Amino acid sequence: MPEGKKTDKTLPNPSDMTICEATAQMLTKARKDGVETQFERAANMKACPIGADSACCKHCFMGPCRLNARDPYGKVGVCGATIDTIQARNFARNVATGTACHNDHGMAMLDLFRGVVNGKIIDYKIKDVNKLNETAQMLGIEIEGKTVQEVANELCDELEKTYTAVDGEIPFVKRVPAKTLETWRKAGIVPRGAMREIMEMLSRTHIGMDQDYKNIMRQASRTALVDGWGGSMVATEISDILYGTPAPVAVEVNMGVLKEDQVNVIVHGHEPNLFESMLASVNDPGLIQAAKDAGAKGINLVGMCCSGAEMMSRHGVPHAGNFSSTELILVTGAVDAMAVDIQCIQQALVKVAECYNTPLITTNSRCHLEGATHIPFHEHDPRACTEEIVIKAITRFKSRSLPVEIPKNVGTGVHGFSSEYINYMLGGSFRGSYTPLNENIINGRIRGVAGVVGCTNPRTKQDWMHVELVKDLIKNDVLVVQTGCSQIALAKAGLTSPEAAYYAGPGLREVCETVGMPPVLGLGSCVDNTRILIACAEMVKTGGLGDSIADLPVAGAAPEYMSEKAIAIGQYFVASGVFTIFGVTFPSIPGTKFHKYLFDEMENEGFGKWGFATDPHEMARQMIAHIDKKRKALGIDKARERTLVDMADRRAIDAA
Ligand code: NFS
Repeated sequence: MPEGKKTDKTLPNPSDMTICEATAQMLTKARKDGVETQFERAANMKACPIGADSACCKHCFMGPCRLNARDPYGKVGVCGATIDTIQARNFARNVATGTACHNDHGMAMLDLFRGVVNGKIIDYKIKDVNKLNETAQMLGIEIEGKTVQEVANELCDELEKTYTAVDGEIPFVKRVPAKTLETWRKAGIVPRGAMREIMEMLSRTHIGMDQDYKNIMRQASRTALVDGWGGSMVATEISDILYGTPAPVAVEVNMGVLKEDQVNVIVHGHEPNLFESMLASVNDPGLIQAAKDAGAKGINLVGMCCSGAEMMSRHGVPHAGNFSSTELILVTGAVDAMAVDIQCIQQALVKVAECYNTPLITTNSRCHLEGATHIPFHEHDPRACTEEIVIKAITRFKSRSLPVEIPKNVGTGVHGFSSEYINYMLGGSFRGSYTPLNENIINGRIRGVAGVVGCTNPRTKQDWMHVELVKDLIKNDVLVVQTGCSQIALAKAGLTSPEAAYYAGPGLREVCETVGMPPVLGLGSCVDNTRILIACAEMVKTGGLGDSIADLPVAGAAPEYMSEKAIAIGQYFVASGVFTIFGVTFPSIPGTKFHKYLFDEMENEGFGKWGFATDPHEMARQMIAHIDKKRKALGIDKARERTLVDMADRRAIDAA
């Protein structure tokens, strides 16, 4: 048995910490094995109340200063910073960090793309020429008479401005509906390159700089917009061009995808490059033979978190679980290697992996973990890294000594709904368009669209908020689109299959059954939230639902978020015009001017607004109320009443 901490009898039951049965089973085993995870650490470490309220400032060394949430205007920091300045600074820095992460990922994708285009990187190819051409044309690049390489080169140059433009506007603002863009221009928040915006954001939150919470938040919006319509969008578009635009595919999800008699390799992280090469390595006949020689039936490649979500969408690779399950999957004893790249890689993985003799391998120069094995991944020779990892996994399989316990839970769902596919799915190959979606919203069968996204957080019961919220939404005819760890929660709960239409309200169910789609559409990883932005822009362009994103009957939620990336995503949705509601905790004090600005006043300036709820049913209620408010403003609220009467009539006729 692995050595570890003693079981703490005061800890809550595993079934109170997660609704994922597989994770609960492994949590019980971990405690038996004396292995500690984020769930125990969260239970044992009370969150700092002053920090949770965002009432402390440690951006200079006259402090740190602590203000009081119960009397927020009772005192100020040593420099005189008010509670509103402090909260705005903290929030803006969250946005800057989250935006930096997504742009760092997007820029790495652009570096890779350039290497492929100029022939210096040969392991990857341009797979989706259509997407290349469409993206180039949308950005105003002429494609007639040009080779694929010429178009790709020009696209590289254009997309690079997303990061480097010192003035002007980033390329993808061409996708933004005119009225939304007008709102941004009026507020002076159309983003320049990410480097400039993040630099200015950090500068403005230094001691003695911007001390007007509204002005700080303007730059926070500008910074967030260069995430959603910038770096994240570049990451998604280049991934599609290089690896293919996703289309629906049936995928198995949950820990039961591990196989006791195979070499199990997990890839966890965010950039698809490592995973794509790993996919090639596990299919290498020589390595498969080596696995067989070691007594295994084969090599089983499985994903986790966001790169897992991308790979399930593109290639149908099974997915083992979301963020809060990344330690617990190792507790199965069945993982022969876990390869990680960047983002959401908990340092605690090192210790858990050690307990189960699982090689934990970092691969990226930007994300080492002390105590893990580092095998550098270079795009110029990617297979050298992935093959070494597979060999390590085979070696570990051969010497498995601890008992293996794999939970049996497996859910099957359909994933891979890119915005392009939604277009095609609803309109068919000859008249692909968003018109049927808009029509069904206008006639009320679909009440509105909700994006439910984001992390899991051990301070709330894993997956529970996601699942309960989505169930309420679809029951009320709200079509749900998803990404990231939230999508995995719903997939595990069985709500991403077309049969889940059974749980939808009558209008949404009718649409789902006609099209053959689930009421919950999985769009991929967190950078793929940009697919939701694009879908919103398409809905506006198609017509009948107002002139700006702020007019649409849509809402967004991250009910179990934990990362700064989620804050950046939330802010770019709000700045784009979407009511966005978070759960768990919110870094502001109700009643302060800063809080009022985020939760009420931003909406009056033509943006969306923030919301907060810890109960999923209350969260759904607020989202539906917002959708209904927008329907009313559009004058389509009556249509829905008629549709529902129609359905009731139909049921009455059926029953007769
Ligand atoms: Ni998003 Fe992906 Fe998951 Fe949260 Fe982390 S994996 S980028 S941050 S935890 S959804």
